[in-house]
Amino acid sequence: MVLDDLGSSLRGTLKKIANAVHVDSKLIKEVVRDIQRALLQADVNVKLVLDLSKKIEKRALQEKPPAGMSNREHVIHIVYDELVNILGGSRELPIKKQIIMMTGLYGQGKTTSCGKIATYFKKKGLRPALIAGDVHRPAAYEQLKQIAEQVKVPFYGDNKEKNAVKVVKDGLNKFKRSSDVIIVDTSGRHKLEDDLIQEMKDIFKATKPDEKLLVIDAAVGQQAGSQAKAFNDTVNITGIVLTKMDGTAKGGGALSAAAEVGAPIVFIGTGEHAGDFEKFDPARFISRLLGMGDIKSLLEKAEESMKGKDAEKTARRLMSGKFTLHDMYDQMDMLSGMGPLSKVAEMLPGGFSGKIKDIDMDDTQNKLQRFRVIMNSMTDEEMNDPSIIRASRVKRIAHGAGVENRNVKELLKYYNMTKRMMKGLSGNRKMRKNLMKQLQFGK
Ligand SMILES: Nc1nc2c(ncn2[C@@H]2O[C@H](COP(=O)(O)OP(=O)(O)O)[C@@H](O)[C@H]2O)c(=O)[nH]1
Ligand SMILES: [Mg+2]
Repeated sequence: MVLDDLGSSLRGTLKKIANAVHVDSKLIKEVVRDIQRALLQADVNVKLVLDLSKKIEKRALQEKPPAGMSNREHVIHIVYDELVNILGGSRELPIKKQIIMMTGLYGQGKTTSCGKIATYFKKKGLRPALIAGDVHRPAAYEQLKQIAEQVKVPFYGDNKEKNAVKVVKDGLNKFKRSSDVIIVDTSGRHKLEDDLIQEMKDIFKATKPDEKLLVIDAAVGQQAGSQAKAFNDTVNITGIVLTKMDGTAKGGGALSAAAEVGAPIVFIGTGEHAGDFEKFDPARFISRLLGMGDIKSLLEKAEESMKGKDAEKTARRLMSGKFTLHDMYDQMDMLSGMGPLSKVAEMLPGGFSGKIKDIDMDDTQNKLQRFRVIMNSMTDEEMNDPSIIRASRVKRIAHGAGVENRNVKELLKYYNMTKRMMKGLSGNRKMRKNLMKQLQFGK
């Protein structure tokens, strides 16, 4: 697994969320700090880290989880989303007949990646072939030839010829009919210099490659961004291959910096052998890094044990008599899920239970849904103190929620009745004890 350290810190952080009793702003701030630390250690650019953490914090504090998602899951998804975002878009090389040309500085992993890409396409059922376009280093010819033998694909090279364009042209002629994916290796330089640029341009002209892949050693960290940019500006690369992801803690820097350039990362190299190679897909990469599978089952467990606690809290708060529409909104799922109100109603002296029947408990589910919509049209002030909601406000709220005035009044009636019932209960110790027992929280 690449980026082990980053992965394990991030997984630790997500577990913190999954196991938290409350997902509150304190936890979110702590989580964001953890993520910042982990990303900086993986060499991700400071500005990018700050932007990302601001986004995570803002979304986690402001967005309400979509229906059916808990707060914990929601925050974890936000973290996942934003991490995927910094890795840029994804692109997959098409599985078809094509010419691929490798570019990049010296020692980045071009020749090794030729063999890996050949293996990748071979597995997809296509017939790859390799051409040794690096005519400057004598060893380069031998190296590619050996790789071709290892991965069992045809090879063309001419170790006497010093003209790269001629070698490449001859190779293309040779493989024109017999191969589907022709991969052209080229030589690198220590820097992107004029003679390298000229040679690349000459080979492009002669080859007309479908893909121009840039190979970068991930150990350069954030420098991957400036390398990618320089190459992209001169030769318009179609994809980036980040190699040696296995041997560096700076992979996070290389990945995010390369992604920022806008040329998609298509593969990552994770070792010296032909099989140590992966198609790069940001979403898949992040979900594996975060161990989303594990997190998911952890969340499920946490949800189960949490249900009891939340329900108890709701019941206690309801009985304290001090609950606002905000509380009611927050607890809607709870109310509709386990229906403590109907249980409460059963215990109430005749007068109350009669009244609560007016509200028609059978239809609670639908009503709660409508109540939620209505509450979304209320101001914070109204949510905190519903007693200020008079006729004109009722009209405005109903209009905003697309319901009738009577629906708003019904919500207020439901709220007031609940509140009054709870007040009554809170003054009666015996009844309170009884209720808790009935709700199965003991005490
Ligand atoms: N660990 C590791 N080593 C790699 C990877 N890709 C290439 N290498 C090694 O990096 C060195 C340079 O690779 P090479 O393909 O010759 O680079 P080129 O000069 O760009 O063609 C070689 O020793 C390769 O075995 C990788 O993904 N992981
Ligand atoms: Mg080479």
